[in-house]
Amino acid sequence: DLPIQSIKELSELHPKPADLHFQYGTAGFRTLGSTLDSVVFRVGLLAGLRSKKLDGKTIGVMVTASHNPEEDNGVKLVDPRGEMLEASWETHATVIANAPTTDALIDALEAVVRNAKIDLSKPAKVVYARDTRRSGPALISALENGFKALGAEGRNAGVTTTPILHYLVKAINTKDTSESYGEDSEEGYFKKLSQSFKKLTAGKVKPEPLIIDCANGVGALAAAKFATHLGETLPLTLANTAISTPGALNNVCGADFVKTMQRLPSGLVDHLKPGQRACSLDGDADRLMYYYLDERGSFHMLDGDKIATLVAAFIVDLVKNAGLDSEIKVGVVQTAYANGASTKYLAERLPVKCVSTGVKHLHHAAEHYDIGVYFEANGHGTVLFSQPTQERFANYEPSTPAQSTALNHLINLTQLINQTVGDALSDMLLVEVVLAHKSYTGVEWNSLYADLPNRLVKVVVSNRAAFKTEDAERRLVSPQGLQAKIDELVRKYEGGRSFVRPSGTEDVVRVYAEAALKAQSDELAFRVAGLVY
Ligand code: 16G
Ligand code: ZN
Repeated sequence: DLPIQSIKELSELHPKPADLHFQYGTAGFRTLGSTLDSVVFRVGLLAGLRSKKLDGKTIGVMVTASHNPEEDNGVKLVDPRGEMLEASWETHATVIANAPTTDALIDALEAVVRNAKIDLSKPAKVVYARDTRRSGPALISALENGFKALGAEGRNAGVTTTPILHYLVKAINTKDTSESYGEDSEEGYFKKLSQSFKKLTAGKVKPEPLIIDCANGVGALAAAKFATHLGETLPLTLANTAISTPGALNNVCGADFVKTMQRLPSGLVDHLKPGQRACSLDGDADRLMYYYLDERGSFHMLDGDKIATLVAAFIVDLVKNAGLDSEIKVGVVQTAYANGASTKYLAERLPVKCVSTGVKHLHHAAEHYDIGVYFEANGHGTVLFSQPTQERFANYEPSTPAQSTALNHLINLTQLINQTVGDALSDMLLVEVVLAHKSYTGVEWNSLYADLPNRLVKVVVSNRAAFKTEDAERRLVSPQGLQAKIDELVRKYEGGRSFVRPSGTEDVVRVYAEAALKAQSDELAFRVAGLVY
């Protein structure tokens, strides 16, 4: 049975605010940090139940609100293989978070135990971490009370990035197995990635220093550790590392700022030399944006689509050079936000699939390829190597030295890339590997294709639930008749493309438009927004 007495006692310390409704969305629970106490306590309970359900495997809990403003916070669960929580449990999470009283909470927990057929005699293990937000420590205490109430065993991974927490979950659950993901410590993560980076860049020209905008968040800590591990192999200059300055997190800096504003983050303005590579992390270091200034000081952004094309083309070449192209298929997954020019470039070279926004959709679609590359335009993404593919690499016998070299690079890539989730720092090392192999600067990378001009606007509507989409969010099925009007408008613009979807994280509807000319893409976006409003 559930330890009802201890749940009751501790739940009384974390009452649910009566007037608030919480929703486990694409990024877990995310809202003002000061309102999350009861939610995080209950997530502690739920994480314990999830672990019991999965036979005592270790579940991850991350307390972060990523690129959101500093006052926000959030919490999400990580499944044993380091992946996002299974969708059916998102519903359990929402129900449990909204139970109005302690008694209602107990009823809701008992319902989950019954519905999910949980054997309560199993052990419960959880590993957890938080970002640098000031609301973090109190929320971690609430989380620990949740573990205590259920008798779950918790391992505190401290202040670290979201992707490191995902790494730890997978490393813990694969420890001492043939699929071991690495040492189950932060140190193990840094060693694994740095060593494979060094192997992949051995003999290459030493790169110019790379500037990292750490968004004044937890990425600053991880980037500093990489700087130590990598030393001369990759000189790193860290900017925006003020993790304890109130109000600094994600403020006029970070990957989301750069992507939305399409300009340099503060802290870099006077430091970036023409042509020098720089990149931005977001507040929990799972998104990455690259950019550079040209000789005239103009800003050029290399976003998730640019990263996907660079990386996918590199991997396709390696597979071919290894002599494995007849048996190992590489594919790419994007969302409707991918720039049309990137989709065109990719589709000429390999299979490309479009799915709905949100990491879980991309991740699952990428699992269907032998090697699946997925990136959202916003800079979140990774590469997945299927288990059979990794086994094939291990037992394949190359017939030439060139094949052998390509095979070794592929094997080292499987170690360099954090395959559990998008990881800004792992992705950054991946980009640096490709640039080193190709002898590319940002300019050459950027010239692989030219982005189509585009515009994203948000529209506040009275009821965003009225907007329903199909075809990977590229078309509206309701409100009735609206899609036909959008189609009619789009036809008037050369190279025009536009779609409307309800946001999963904000109470708005987003409108995206693309066209051959900048003024046209702006005009199309605003005219479509006019239809929505
Ligand atoms: C969340 C998603 C991200 C997506 C974004 C879209 C995860 C972990 N994160 O941040 O992938 O791009 O939402 O936001 O899935 P929107 O629905 O407000 O446009
Ligand atoms: Zn993030």
